[in-house]
Amino acid sequence: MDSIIKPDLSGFENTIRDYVRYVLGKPMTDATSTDLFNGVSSAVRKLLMDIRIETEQRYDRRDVKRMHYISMEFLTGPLLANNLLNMGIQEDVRAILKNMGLDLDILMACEPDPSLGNGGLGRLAACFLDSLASLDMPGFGYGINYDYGLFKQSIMGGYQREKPDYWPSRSSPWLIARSGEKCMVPVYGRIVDTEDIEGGYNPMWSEWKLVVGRPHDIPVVGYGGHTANRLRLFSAWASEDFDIQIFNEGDYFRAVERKISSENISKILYPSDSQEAGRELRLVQEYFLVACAVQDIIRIYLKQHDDFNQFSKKVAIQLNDTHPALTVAELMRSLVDVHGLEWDNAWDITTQTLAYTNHTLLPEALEKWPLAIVEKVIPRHLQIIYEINRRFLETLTVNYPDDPQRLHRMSIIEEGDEKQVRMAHLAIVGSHSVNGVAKIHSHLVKTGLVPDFYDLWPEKFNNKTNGVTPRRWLLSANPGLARLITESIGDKWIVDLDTLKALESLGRDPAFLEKFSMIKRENKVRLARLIKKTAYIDVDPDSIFDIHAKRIHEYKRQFLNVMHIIHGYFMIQEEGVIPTAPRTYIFSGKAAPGYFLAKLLIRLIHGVADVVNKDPLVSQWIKVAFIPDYKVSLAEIIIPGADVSEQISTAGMEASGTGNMKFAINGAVTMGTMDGANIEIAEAVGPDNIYIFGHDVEEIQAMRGAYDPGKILAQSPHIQRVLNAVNSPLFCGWENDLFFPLFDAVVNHGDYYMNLADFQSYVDAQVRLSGDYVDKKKWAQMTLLNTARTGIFSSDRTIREYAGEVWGLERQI
Ligand code: 26W
Repeated sequence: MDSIIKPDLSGFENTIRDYVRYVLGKPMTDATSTDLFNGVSSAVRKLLMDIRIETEQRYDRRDVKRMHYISMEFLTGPLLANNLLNMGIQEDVRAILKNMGLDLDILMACEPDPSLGNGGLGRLAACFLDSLASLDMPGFGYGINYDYGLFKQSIMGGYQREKPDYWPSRSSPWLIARSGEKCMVPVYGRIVDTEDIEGGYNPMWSEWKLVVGRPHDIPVVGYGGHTANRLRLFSAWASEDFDIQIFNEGDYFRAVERKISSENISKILYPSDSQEAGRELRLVQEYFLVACAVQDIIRIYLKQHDDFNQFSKKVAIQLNDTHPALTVAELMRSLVDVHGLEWDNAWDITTQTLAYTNHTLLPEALEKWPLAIVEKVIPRHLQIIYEINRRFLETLTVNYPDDPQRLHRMSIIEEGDEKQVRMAHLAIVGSHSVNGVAKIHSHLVKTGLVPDFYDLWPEKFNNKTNGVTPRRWLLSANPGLARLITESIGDKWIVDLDTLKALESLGRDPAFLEKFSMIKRENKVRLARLIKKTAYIDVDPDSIFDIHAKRIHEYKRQFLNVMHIIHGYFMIQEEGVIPTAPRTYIFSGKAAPGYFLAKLLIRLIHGVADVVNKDPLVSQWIKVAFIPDYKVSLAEIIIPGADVSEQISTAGMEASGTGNMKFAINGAVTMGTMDGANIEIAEAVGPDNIYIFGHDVEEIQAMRGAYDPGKILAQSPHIQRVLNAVNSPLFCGWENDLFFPLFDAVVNHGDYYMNLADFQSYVDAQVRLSGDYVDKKKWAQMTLLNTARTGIFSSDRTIREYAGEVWGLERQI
């Protein structure tokens, strides 16, 4: 890594003062903290722009290959701290502000979280952008500039309430409107069959409405300050002369209504990360993003080329799940209809350019769009999809002449009562690379999800285990630990996380271990303050901080965790069995607004917390807290304060997980199943430094079908006691039978997520953990080894793999 280039800060203070005076029109004395946050950010943005412009000139001069990451979600979190750290000027700016009588930390706390994502998939995209810029690679993001990000969660009477989260993007200091580079997107309308001069078929897409995509750029500066790429987010607008017809007819209101309806496209992020909404507006959003991105990518390419011969050598496009899978059809449409290429040539270019990442195996999350909706929204694309499918099925008949069943299974169009487009098939057929996000997940993609495609094109399939950026998740979120590491082994880890290995030998140095543990304690104190402020609960930083923070979903098994808490409650209450160490169970996470059982689970956590925390005996040993409104800025406080990281999904269901990596890097010990990247974490840290329990993927698969939770229930008085309590008035307050549906799902509906099958093994592992925790030295060594051995989970490693094996992307230093 080349040394950090520090920008010139001589005009920094004046820029802040000018901003307050000339942009806000206030004397400095009247400026609020938010005003000053904006002032500082605009001074930082000035520095970013210099780097950004230089970077772009460098790329242009070299005519580099660029990678475009298309994603419906980018969960960046606050940007000021990250930008300052990456440019290496956080301490200088802190000093400048101090001189002005200002406190950087107070100003940073004013920055809202841009919540333009649901969870893992969106946060991964943000980590990738940080790594691309830090590796000085030309990688860019394309997304939607939603007015409303993911809802804000509050808790009332133990229930989740959702409030809209208006993201004031217009006033965000990081977002730069680029009105000069807008994209025109046709949508709706119909196909008129006409002939060209030679009598060939020449379909005309007519009567479409025109939507305008207005780009807004967020500069993404890499660590070291050499390179700034950008994340380009599109807002939807009605074109000025949109429906001029209706205006001319004198129907002013109808015209304005239409205008509003097209501007709805970028209004709101869909709040489910596991259930396809199947709504027309969602399809329009996906198409809108894809159409804007493809147009923009082609425009940039054509600045330096006059034909498409070099296209796939200069452009790589990564599809973040199937949400942008329409890129396959849109790129074909653009090349064939707009730029006049022959189909075969266009198809080669398309498949050589596109690559697809799968992020989930859950059947309910796999996108399928009814033909009727597709035809209504994008009639020309449906034709193109038919043609792609026709040719694809033709090649299949050659490969598998006597296997019509296989053709049915593989077709992009699903037959049935309601015909549907299978978006995963479209993405696979249109891409040269298909990857999963952890070893086991990639294996399951090949063997379980789309084995027919693997059989046909084994070479397309590969694995890219996820990673997280060490700049945000260690350097920024855990300044105490970052400082200790740098003092001990130097600062190379910031760009080469594998060097954390050098910490291993320090595990034999008691003084070092003591410092390491002290930092964890300070982070726990910081987290305890957050819990007090947001959940109004006093917790003891000397208890085990056992944390389950992620979206609430049955497969992530927060229910299993709650069962264990209830079990612990009864062991103390009824059997006088006191745990080896006091524990604080901390939950945080949002449930999709329409996901009844997930919301009920939040209510159950609060019901159990009420009983446990108020019990004079039990509360000395167990506390339960739910931190509302989980988001990036809270994760930055929660994760460094963890002793234990709960990663307890039913094996085979969590594609990878990335929270698991953040916790481990910050020295938490994982309590986990053999699922997703947990398997690779176990491999990295070694079996003595992780608690693995439960059935693995093969065992779960073998059990399915014959699994009978009733049998386990009948044999376990402990499970009976726990489930009876769930179904009793104990945790319900005055609401009778409140938790019956949770009980019912497990006891009477087959326990699809196999909570009971893993319960005993979970309890046993938790008992072992408590025993180890009280051995202070042993525990400190375990946590140190978690930090020291998880360097491979840096997203820099992931990006290097994609760059080398999928994108053909090079460093441009
Ligand atoms: C509304 C439909 C929908 C369906 C699926 C929206 C979003 C999704 C995502 C694919 C869900 C998701 O975020 N998957 C997570 O991706 C992470 C990054 O690869 C993984 O670490 C998680 O295991 C996976 O659940």
